[in-house]
Amino acid sequence: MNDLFDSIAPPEQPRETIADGAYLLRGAALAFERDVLTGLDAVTARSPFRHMVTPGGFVMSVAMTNCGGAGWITDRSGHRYDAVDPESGQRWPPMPESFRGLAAAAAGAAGYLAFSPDARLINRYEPGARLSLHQDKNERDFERPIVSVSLGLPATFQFGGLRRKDPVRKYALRHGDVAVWGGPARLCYHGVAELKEGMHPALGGMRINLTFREAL
Ligand code: MD3
Ligand code: FE
Repeated sequence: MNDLFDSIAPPEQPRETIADGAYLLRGAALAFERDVLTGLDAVTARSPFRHMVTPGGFVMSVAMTNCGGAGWITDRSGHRYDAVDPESGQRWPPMPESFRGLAAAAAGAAGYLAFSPDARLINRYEPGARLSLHQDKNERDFERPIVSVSLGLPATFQFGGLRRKDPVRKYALRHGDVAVWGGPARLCYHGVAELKEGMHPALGGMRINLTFREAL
């Protein structure tokens, strides 16, 4: 665990502060790239990416899947966490071991101790896909952090304030970047701009984002 922690938060790679409670650890997932990609394949073999429908009836441009105990889903009746994948009728696939260490080390590096996520949503962006400005409010405790890992094509992340109309700052999120969002930043509006065409050596023409949450 010490080695893992050192590779996520080496003293020479200081964390970038985005807001009070929110930090960017550039390239922190690169050391785990191979294990994480292997884990991702195991998950999507059992619960493939799918385009879910919002309560308003729109098909999301971002395709999603989950692993572990609690999966985030949306459909015409609302969004919520559920232990069962509605497509397979089975529980979501187990979380790969490589995900667990990465998420805990990243949260620790940002100062959040004893992070034990039960929800891991996996988002897949293809060119043109976007996530409009929103707050994450389906979780129990809005102080606890969310850890996100960006893989594949770069994206423009939009980070606003506590009100929808607050000004938005933009950050490029690249392959291997890890971000931790907790404390006062946890309820800030955020989104992802339309993904641009491109080709990434490890993931091809897409971006994958893993989020780790303590949801229940
Ligand atoms: C800031 N995902 O799944 S991850 C989401 O890149 C989501 O797929 C984006 O927003 C993505 O809900 C952004 C970074 C992130 C996640 C949660 C946050 C940033 C956040 C919660 C509060 C503030
Ligand atoms: Fe979000």
